[in-house]
Amino acid sequence: MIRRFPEHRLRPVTDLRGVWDFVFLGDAGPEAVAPGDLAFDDLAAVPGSWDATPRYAGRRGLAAYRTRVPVSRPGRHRLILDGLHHWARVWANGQPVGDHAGGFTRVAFDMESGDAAEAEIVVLTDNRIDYDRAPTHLHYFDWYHFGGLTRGGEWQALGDAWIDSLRVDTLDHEARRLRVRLTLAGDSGGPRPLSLRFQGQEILRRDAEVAGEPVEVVHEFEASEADLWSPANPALHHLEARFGDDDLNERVGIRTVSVKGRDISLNGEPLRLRGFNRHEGHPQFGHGQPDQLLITDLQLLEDMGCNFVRGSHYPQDVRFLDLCDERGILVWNEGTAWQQTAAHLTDEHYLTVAERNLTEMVADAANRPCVILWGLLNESESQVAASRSGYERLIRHLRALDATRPVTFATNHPFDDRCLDLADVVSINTYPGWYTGPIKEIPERLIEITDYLDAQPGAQGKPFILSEIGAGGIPGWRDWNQGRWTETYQARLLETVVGHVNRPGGRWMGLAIWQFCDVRTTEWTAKALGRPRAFNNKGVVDEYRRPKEAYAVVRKGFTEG
Ligand code: ADA
Repeated sequence: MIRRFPEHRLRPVTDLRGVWDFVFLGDAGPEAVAPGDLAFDDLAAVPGSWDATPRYAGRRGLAAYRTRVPVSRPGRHRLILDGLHHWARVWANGQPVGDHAGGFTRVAFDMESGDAAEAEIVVLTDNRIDYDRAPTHLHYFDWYHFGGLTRGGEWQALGDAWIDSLRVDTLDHEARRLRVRLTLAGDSGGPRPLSLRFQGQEILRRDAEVAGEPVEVVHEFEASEADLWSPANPALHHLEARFGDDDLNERVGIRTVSVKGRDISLNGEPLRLRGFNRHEGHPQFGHGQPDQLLITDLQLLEDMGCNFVRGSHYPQDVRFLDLCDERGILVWNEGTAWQQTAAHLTDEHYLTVAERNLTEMVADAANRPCVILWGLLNESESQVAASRSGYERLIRHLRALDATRPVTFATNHPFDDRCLDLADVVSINTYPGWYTGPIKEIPERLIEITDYLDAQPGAQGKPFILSEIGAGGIPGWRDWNQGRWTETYQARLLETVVGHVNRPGGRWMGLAIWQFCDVRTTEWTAKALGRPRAFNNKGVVDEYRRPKEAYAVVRKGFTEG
């Protein structure tokens, strides 16, 4: 299963995680590849990043994966591939079934299976940086673009009619009023029984039919006895939908998120968000994350007293979100982007792919109670007039996909941003004490920002999140000067930041420290030369999750502050 729990108990599902056949094709163009001609001469782990293994470390180019899947009943099938980096072409039994641009999301390819007892799946992935093919992955981004099929996949038998999607929203937390939206698809050839059960109790039974065009069924109900979901009590309830011989199961956390004045509230209670930016990268696994790594990360976040993660700078793995649902960690989930320019934000090609990435992110994460904020366009050119239409379009798109969560974007232009009025929450990335000025000026710099924003019509009175702030600390590096790059300097800087944000009456309702763990970064020279070890070293733990001095300092600030 890709998710933490079985989404399907009736629908036949094959988990595609495991070892696949593999061949590295290097510089070839995808048009030259015919799946039947490929000589698979190696093996690769799914999930995983082939270019994080020693044999292919740092290589860029085309790489093909192959596996065989059982066909238990002929007919419509769905192949779900999660985390295709960062361009992909897929074939089933030698027939093309689709291309996809962009990593970090789940992608569904629907197809007819054929009559044989097995189908052969070939997935071509391309980790080259190529704006024309994958415009959401560019050479200058401050993380390393690993390749591969990084989060796993599933093979599902759909039959002739199936539940295509299920969306559940809390309309009113006090009344425990929920709305379920189901999309039925396929051709049921007449009415079939449709039912919904909440915690085993039937809440809907009727007949439904579908004939080609998808059909939406909306049902509202009150789960008056059910506990609310919150970080202190992350209560999850089981919702089961059945249509004919198909089913879809979801976990439901009953909670609302609202913005009231300077606060983001959960179930009407103002939140104080304390946590980190978290990348999904590891020197040995690339963008692939073994379960134990996810557990380790959560243990450390919990140990430091965090209640918040900003998923920087792309949609987080659904398994991580599932764990956050269970542990009560609040998440800002964001669309893939890093310092996009006005040229990107006025380019139809970029905007189309960015919209699709947001659509996939919301489809994956909308039912997760842990996700309380949608983010997009990290540090893009929101200070440039020409960018505004791109911000408007993508934010409109996000709101149309989900109107139940506030929208934000992290800006590094606190004094000249032109788009803050478009956001529900104002989020600022700033690096006083690191890129500019000494540590002692940090409080003054942060107050300058909040005072300025509170005088701007587009920002004043809104919740403010300090969405990035931090310092580089080379693991193990200490000296008597305690200068930049020492663990000690980083610890002192973060102590000052946390102390400032925690002070009573402080204006920042949220803090996401940059960053949780060190991550490998771009090989682009202009950036890489400011990144010793080719890592972004601002983690409070290193890439193997070993603590730096700052770890204990943040822990003290978050647990005692
Ligand atoms: C930016 C950016 C981060 C990281 C950080 C840094 O704020 O959003 O991804 O690059 O700077 O380390 O400088």
